[in-house]
Amino acid sequence: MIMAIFRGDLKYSDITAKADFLNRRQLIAGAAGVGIAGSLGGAATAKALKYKKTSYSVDVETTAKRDITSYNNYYEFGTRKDDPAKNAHRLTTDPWSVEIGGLVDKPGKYDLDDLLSGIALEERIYRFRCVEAWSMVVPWIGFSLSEIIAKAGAQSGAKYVAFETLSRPSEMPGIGSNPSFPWPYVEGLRMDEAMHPLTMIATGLYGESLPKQNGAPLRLVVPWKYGFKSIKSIVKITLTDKQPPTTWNKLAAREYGFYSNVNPEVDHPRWSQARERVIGGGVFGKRDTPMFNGYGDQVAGLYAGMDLRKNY
Ligand SMILES: Nc1nc2c(c(=O)[nH]1)N[C@H]1C(S)=C(S)[C@@H](COP(=O)(O)O)O[C@H]1N2
Ligand SMILES: [Mo]
Repeated sequence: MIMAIFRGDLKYSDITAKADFLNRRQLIAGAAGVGIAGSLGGAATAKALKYKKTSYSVDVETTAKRDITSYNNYYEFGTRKDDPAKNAHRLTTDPWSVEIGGLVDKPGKYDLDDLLSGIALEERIYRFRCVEAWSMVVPWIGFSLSEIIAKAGAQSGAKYVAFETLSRPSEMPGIGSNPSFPWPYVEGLRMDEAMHPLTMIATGLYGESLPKQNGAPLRLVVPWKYGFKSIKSIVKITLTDKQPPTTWNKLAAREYGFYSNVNPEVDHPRWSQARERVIGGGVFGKRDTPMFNGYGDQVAGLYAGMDLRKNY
């Protein structure tokens, strides 16, 4: 699999553009830094959001906005880490609608504004751990996925939730340049994972609407799972009684399972998952990866009695 090769092939130069970590903390502290970060994050279209803080946040320093918005995985815009920030400005995110269907009482194509109406936005500072063994800490703005599932009305037979990303080759150059990739990008969760309050839909970060390279206008965030579960630019949500296919599992089933919970004890077949490179953390910025990415107290119960080696 070509994509599987990209994943193992990380050079140090991919980690932080031009050794920015040396002065990043000064940069974000000063007004000049905000300007620089803003211009990289697509500030021209960013809207300030109204939100409350929540108790779900971890109390750790957040990764610089510059890193969060310039070191991305979003293959619809290319496979290099800097491709999404270069190319995603092409994406039309307004108007946007999400088709919600399957085992729901109120299926239909929901206009984004209708879908979000009445839902209060919260800031949640979450750890984010990519399967490639790097991590960030992101101040997302959003809400629990369960709130929109409640709007559509889950039926009792629903056991899984399937998600689909927009596939629009005219605005997503990575689709044309990777025709063998199984577009559209799809993901899935078990129903109890989807309903867990930590599982969120993000519509923003750092107090502003979501930059396009991070999955505007709405993306999933599941903080105890590897980053690829956090599917971007969602256009379809389907409740189903069968475990849905997921993109990375289709590409390399042995390497990427359906669950993909962060687990330092189960190595990727081609690299260890025991430690992680902290993006922006510099040469010494490595840390041990905690079980469930540090969210074990809240989520371990979802997997009680399951063999986490088999259900990787
Ligand atoms: N549609 C889509 N969603 C996606 C991806 C992608 O390529 N396409 N990449 C995933 C991976 S591997 C990661 S680590 C995260 C990266 O999110 P970020 O760029 O906001 O850090 O998005 C995930 N969601
Ligand atoms: Mo990832």
